[in-house]
Amino acid sequence: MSQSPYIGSTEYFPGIGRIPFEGAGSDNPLAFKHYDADKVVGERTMREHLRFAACYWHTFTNAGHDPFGPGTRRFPWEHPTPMATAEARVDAAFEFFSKLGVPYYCFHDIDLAPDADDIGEYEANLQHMVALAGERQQATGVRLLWGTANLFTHPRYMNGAATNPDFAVVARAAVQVKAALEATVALGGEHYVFWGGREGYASLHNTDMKRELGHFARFLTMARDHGRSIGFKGKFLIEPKPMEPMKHQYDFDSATCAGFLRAHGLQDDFMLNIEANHATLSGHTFEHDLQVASDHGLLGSIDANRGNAQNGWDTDQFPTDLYDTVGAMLVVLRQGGLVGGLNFDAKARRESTDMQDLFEAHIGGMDAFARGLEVAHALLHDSPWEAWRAGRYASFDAGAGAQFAAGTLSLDALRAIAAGQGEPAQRSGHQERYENLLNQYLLRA
Ligand code: XLS
Ligand code: CA
Ligand code: CA
Repeated sequence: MSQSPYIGSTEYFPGIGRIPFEGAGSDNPLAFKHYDADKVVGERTMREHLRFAACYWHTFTNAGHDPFGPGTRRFPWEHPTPMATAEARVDAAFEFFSKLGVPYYCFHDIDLAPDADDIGEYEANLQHMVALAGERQQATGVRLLWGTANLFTHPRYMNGAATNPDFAVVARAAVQVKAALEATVALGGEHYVFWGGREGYASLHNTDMKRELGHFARFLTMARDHGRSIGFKGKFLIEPKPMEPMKHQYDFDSATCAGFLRAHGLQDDFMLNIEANHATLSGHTFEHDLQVASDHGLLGSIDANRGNAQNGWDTDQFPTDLYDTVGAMLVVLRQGGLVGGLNFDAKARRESTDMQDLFEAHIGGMDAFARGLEVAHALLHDSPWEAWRAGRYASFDAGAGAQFAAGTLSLDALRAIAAGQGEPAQRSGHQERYENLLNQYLLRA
């Protein structure tokens, strides 16, 4: 990556340079304590393992508004017209990515370019901004992890986009998906995300769920076919979320999405983008939904954030919980890495109004995942963790247990084995032993 800290004519984050790695002894809020991009962990560098991305929406377009009040941050890239703001914003964003040292970024079509009801104007706006983003990618070496279309903000999508009961809206949604896919391809984006924000229902009384899901699969298939026809080689990533904004969303969780993709023959082109806060909203842990996706061969990418233990909202906080990051990296390392990356779909708090807070938020998230990576790697390779876990299943490794697993025993045969062996011996699950081992490795320097 180029060392040039920023490339536009205006510096939007003055006084902040390239964020250095200073190690765990540093108290400098603008330095990494654990993320040392070139440090090798196992076979790869931290940069290669973690594949960090910053997102356009929370960091550069969302000034901190919530349902009770407007934004609080004063962005220095705001201008009187939407296009002038978009042009300044792309400079600010690439200055930020370069100074932070993230190799990737992600965007929605209308984060990057101003939206417009007129289709020609919308497409021209996006093409104009794609050209500028392409220049900045060239100048900085920062790449696009994934692009997506925002099919949830405009009021036309209030009853859904691809699952809208009105065909006119479904067709209008295709305009944005086509344009966002083409933008992703033009920028060399590695993947393309579908988050089904309003693909769900507010009431079953007025909803034909089966029909809507059929339309959804049809729409995704058309997007896949168009993507492949224009040379898109990456994965299409579905992002599960159980609710919010809708009462119920069709992409509820990993298990639901895996069933849906298989039912419609989409499992070879589509994988999942798992967001921590969405997993917890669906009543699971982050690690659970990652593991389910991984077990289906569908864990493609991660939206790295966290929720709040005291409420059920999608708070999109930056990830700082080391238990979460160790758990996530155990799943990622066991499956041999991600084709996608770790995108910070996370927002600095509304009360965090300094531009420096945007850096500190990302630094904390990157350090939390770097430490999670180191601890998970050590647990898998230096500790007895995997041997303990495998040992619980040792009775299936040989003899009748192995025959059962291979499907060569009948229920009659199982009965005969049970009759001959007496009451099974009690075997402890030793949960506390694993918890203690995890803490031991977390605290190890
Ligand atoms: C919202 C989603 C969204 C997707 C991209 O809850 O997380 O930001 O990641 O559309
Ligand atoms: Ca997300
Ligand atoms: Ca979220």
